Amino acid sequence: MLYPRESETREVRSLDGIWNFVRSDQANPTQGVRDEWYAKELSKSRPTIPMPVPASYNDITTDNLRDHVGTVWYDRKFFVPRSWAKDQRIWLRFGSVHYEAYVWINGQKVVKHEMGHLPFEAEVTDLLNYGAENRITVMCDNALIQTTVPQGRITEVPNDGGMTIVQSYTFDFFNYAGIHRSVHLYTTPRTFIEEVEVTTNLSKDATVGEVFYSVSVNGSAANEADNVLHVQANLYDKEGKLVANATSDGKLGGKLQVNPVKPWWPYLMHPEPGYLYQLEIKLLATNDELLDVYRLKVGIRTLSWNSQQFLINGKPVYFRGFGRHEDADIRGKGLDNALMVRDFNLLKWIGANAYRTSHYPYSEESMQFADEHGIMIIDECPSVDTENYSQELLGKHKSSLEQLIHRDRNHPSVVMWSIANEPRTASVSADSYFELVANFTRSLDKTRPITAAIAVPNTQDKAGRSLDIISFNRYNAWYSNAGRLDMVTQNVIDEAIAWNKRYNKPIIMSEYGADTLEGLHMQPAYVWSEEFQTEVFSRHFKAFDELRKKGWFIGEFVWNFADFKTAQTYTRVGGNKKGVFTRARQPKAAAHLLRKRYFALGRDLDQCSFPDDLFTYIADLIS
Ligand code: BDP
Repeated sequence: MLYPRESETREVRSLDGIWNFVRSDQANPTQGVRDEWYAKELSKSRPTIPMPVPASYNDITTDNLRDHVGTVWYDRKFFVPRSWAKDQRIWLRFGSVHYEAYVWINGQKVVKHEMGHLPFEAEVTDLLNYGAENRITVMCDNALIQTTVPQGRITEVPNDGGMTIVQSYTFDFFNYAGIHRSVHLYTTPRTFIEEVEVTTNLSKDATVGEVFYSVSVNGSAANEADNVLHVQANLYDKEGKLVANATSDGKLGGKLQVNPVKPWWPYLMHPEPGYLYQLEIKLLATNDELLDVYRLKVGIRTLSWNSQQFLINGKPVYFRGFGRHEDADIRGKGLDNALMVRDFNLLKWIGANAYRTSHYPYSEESMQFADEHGIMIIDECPSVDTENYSQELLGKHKSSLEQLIHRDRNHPSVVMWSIANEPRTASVSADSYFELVANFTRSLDKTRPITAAIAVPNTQDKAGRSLDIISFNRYNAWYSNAGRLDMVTQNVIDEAIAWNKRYNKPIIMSEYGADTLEGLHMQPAYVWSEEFQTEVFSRHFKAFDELRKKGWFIGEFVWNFADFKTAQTYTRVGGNKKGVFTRARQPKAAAHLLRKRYFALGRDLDQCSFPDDLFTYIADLIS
């Protein structure tokens, strides 16, 4: 699914802003559908409150909306210009609604979509009033059950007022809900470019680049026998200079050759990381009439992997990064450009070259940003703590990957697919389940390796054989042997070796860390203090350096980039505090240590230079 972009043949209009909002009675979640609240303005059925879009609704009000379970409703009015009525098609697109969305335009049902964090769209050409006001209504249901992705449980339990509905889940982040990303209306011509798929290649000496593109078209002109649609593809460099072009005769695809090429490199692996070309796709009719134009950024790079290494442009990669969350005060999981840009500034400040989109797909805007900044992404689908395997769950899990791959396959920053986080892979049914999920993923994209972040003991795991790269999560000195800094290094080394021995595949430590309350200091180090987090990291670094010598250990990912909100439990003080940065995106003490390590690795492995302020002057006795 293409990101909505303006061009000489397309217009994009945002529907972001303040919408009207109603919560249903928890005990009566389908009442709004039965009573047809979508048939007129919401305010005619119920008192509404203002609600920002995009944002999670949970932390906006001062009452208990935070813990609401079930359906909520949004609506707003918007104007459609008269000019849009002429010879074009109009699409309504949501970047993400969590978890299940039902959408009506002017009282007519448009689309239903299940699964948060992924875009969906529908054509609304025939439902709009042109040169007039329109109304959009959205019902959103946040309930998670055993066959949703991710899974949860709904139970009815007694409370002081009688009975109440409780949502529980095992994953460790707050189940924020609502219209999380932008809502767009956009126009396309009657016959238009519906999909573009791009893959790239480099010559052995990395001087010549190839861009393979294939286009699919939607619209009546595509079906007319005497109309041979063709595509003209132009590739421009960063300065806007045309470096390659091709016209396909009848075939809607082809190859562009760039000589000399500037490959896409990760941050700190090259002086000019994240180099992007612009690919311009023009759809033409037989008589060369221009039907549609779509432009997207393209990074030219190769990926390869074997039982020891992961390589980009033929060079081995050592990942140094984070598990993250889309999470912030007030807005929850709502898209926020200020936060996104701040986060990338921090990633670059600390010298990270990668992150995993734990535990669901992140915004399309952040994927574009990662392309531009050369940050590699392990792209994770929303399956977390996967268990109670069923056919229905398998279908939705596969669908989440299909939607993710269609959304993200053209991003050079995406270097790996993660098919689950901490699935319960010790059970017998995990064996065939993950084989099916991994094979399905491979059938959609053979150009990227597949991983999953596993936490069961390696002796019990049944999923690793289906993966290309093994990632493992482990909390030495925290969940096991809490406080025992002397029980980290050897355990990490032993476990990584055991995973590699068992599967003969490259190994990543995808999570390690310790909860840390900003401002809590204790010497000697004590759990939850800043000193403790720093020490835990340092003990892991020692293990990683031992492991790096073995040749198959390819990356270290701290858990977590920043503090984040979770469900309420006695193990969480205001949320999960394993962040290297606070929730307000300020560094804890360990951030400075991690920065020194990531840049030291960058200099040693990729010959990057140190930032001037990496080491503070102490005395000329110490160098
Ligand atoms: C891991 C999970 C992650 C949690 C983390 C923790 O993958 O989502 O937040 O533990 O407990 O098991 O901090």
